[in-house]
Amino acid sequence: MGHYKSNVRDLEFNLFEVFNVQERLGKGVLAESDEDTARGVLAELNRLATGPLADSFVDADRNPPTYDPKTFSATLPESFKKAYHLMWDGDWWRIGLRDDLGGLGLPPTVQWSAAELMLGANPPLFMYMSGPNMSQVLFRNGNDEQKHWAQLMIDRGWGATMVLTEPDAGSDVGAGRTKAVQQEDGSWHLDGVKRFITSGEHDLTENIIHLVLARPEGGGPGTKGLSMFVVPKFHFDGETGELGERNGAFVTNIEHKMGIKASTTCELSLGQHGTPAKGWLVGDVHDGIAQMFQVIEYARMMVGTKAIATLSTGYLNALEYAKERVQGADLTQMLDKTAPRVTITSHPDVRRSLMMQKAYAEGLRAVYLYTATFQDQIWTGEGDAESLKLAERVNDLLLPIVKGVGSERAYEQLAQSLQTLGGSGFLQDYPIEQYIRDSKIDSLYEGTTAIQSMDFFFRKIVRDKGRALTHVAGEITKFIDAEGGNGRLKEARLLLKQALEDVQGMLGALIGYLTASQNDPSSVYKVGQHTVRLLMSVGDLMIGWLLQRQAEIAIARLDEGVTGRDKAFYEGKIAVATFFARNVLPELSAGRKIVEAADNALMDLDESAF
Ligand code: ST9
Ligand code: FAD
Repeated sequence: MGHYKSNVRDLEFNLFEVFNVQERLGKGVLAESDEDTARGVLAELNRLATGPLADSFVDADRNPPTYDPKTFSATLPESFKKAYHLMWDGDWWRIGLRDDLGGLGLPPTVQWSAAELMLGANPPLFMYMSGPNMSQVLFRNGNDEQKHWAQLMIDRGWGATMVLTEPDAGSDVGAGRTKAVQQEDGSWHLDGVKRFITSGEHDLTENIIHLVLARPEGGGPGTKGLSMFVVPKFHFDGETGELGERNGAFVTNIEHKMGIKASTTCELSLGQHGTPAKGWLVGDVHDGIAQMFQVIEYARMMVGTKAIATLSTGYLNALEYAKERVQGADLTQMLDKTAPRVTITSHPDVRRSLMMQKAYAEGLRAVYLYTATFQDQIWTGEGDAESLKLAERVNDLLLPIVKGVGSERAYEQLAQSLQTLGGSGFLQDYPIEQYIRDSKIDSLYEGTTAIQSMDFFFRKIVRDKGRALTHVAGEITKFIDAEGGNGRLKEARLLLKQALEDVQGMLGALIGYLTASQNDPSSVYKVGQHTVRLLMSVGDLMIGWLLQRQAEIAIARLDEGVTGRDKAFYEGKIAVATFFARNVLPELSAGRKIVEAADNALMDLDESAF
């Protein structure tokens, strides 16, 4: 058996019992798919993910890509290339594509469920396979010629990258110094050094298309002065895609990293080695940051889903181990030295930890799939303009939760998964130490957690005038006020109600500090100290709510008299919702008190006192 333990049962529960995705299938742009198609895709991908896709996960970590500075090239391990070609030849790169570009006609909820399986089994492989997806951004924003290039990217299976970061421009993308100078033939010469570029160099595809942010000569400061350029590794015939000369975009170093070692992280030198780095302005318009955010929004969802996928397999590996590991006596017999030894699942502390892992793994899965239901609506275009606009707003609001909360909780809970295995968890005989190394990056790239939290508060709540948040809070309130669940969720609902009030209290305090900053600018520091707390608290609120929605459905199924594995599955849903409500939601009251009592002592302190 490979390392990856999937949870297709829970994916299908979310899709077809909680969010009723099947009601959207068979119509409009989804006319070609139905519930069976969706289940079939997940079943086949599950077979691949738990089998050949997972096979190179360990090998590519222990034998990572090598770099040759003489040829500026990187070579990936054979085991990894084999898995990549298997997925490519199986047409799995089509899953996220629009129909007219050769997609499979499935909605984002199913696409992200499929992505979870691939990201859980082998995250770097999924990322290398993103060329066709990236081409959609070129297709959407490019001029007619560039739209054809987008098609060539798909037809010829080229790789792609997103190129923003520079040594002095990480979170602050607008500090980028790479410049672009227009040429007489309409192309541009790029000049600068980018760093940390994922998939910047490899030997999986014949060409790589870099989407690069650079500042045209004379361009203004900050992100708004950046434009997006298509910069190929090899020039190509614009009609046929046949490769020509090497362009002057050379990878000059590959980083040695803590995790996701199979994924190359590259220094990309543009125009620094005697050959100009030629690029073409996307869509002939200077609108780089907005265009790049189309890529970033997708990538943030992807990174959150990756983290959550890893947590899920970490938890299931820990659970399997705990069910077999015999150690110690039952606590009720701890004074009896002759008492029988039990499996560690008998120990209350192990149970507590496993249930917390389950809560975050399954709760966060529900959060990303709930988010994807709004993407479904955008994908199908159902509803009037107002409801579509709302779907966009809610999706925007939830992305920092999927990415920021997903990555932080996954890393935190994966440490608990490792702990469940005791000293064995520290060994490379088990996958969890690699999961921890591979998932740490998720809270860093695509915007660190601090950046996610500021995006969440300042842009997605304040600038949105709270419209998206009001919609989600309204949904939670409707659930709290409803009677479903046979009375069994009564206490959990009360705890949820309190959690909602606590989050509203935190938000009220933060908005108060922001308003006060109009007269006292330093008041905004009080906001800055607590945006991460707010983000994580809203994450817990959403998890608590969605777990209870799931429990309500589970109670109904149990009342219908399900048996066997289904019975255990649904009982688990009720248990985890109740556990989370009792053990996590009350912590939000303390969080609220902390936010309401915020001061600026931290900011007044001299740096030397740290
Ligand atoms: C990276 C890659 O880390 C890691 C993994 C790579 C994986 C491989 C690739 C896989 C991807 C495949 C792609 C397929 C694509 C498929 C597509 C499918 C169709 N939402 O607030 P302002 C815009 S890469 C939307 O003033 P500052 C907006 O236009 C590196 N737009 O910002 C706005 O104008 P306006 C990742 C947003 O103070 C403008 O920006 N690096 C949003 O100038 C200016 O906004 C990072 O993520 C948003 N949430 O700059 C950097 N926010 O206001 C993190 C802003 O008029 N840093 N815009 O609308 C930040 O995000 C900063 O907050 C900042 C600040 C740079 C935006
Ligand atoms: P910094 O921005 O220097 O941040 C350092 C610390 O300060 C962080 O804790 C951060 O939260 C905090 N901080 C910074 N600014 C603020 C602020 N205003 N308020 C509060 N806190 C703040 N980039 C690409 O363009 N393309 C890629 O494909 C890509 N892939 C990557 C792959 C890997 C493996 C890695 C490590 C990075 C990758 N990146 C890529 C870059 C990545 O997006 C950046 O590393 C990330 O945005 C953070 O920038 P930084 O590393 O410069 O950290």
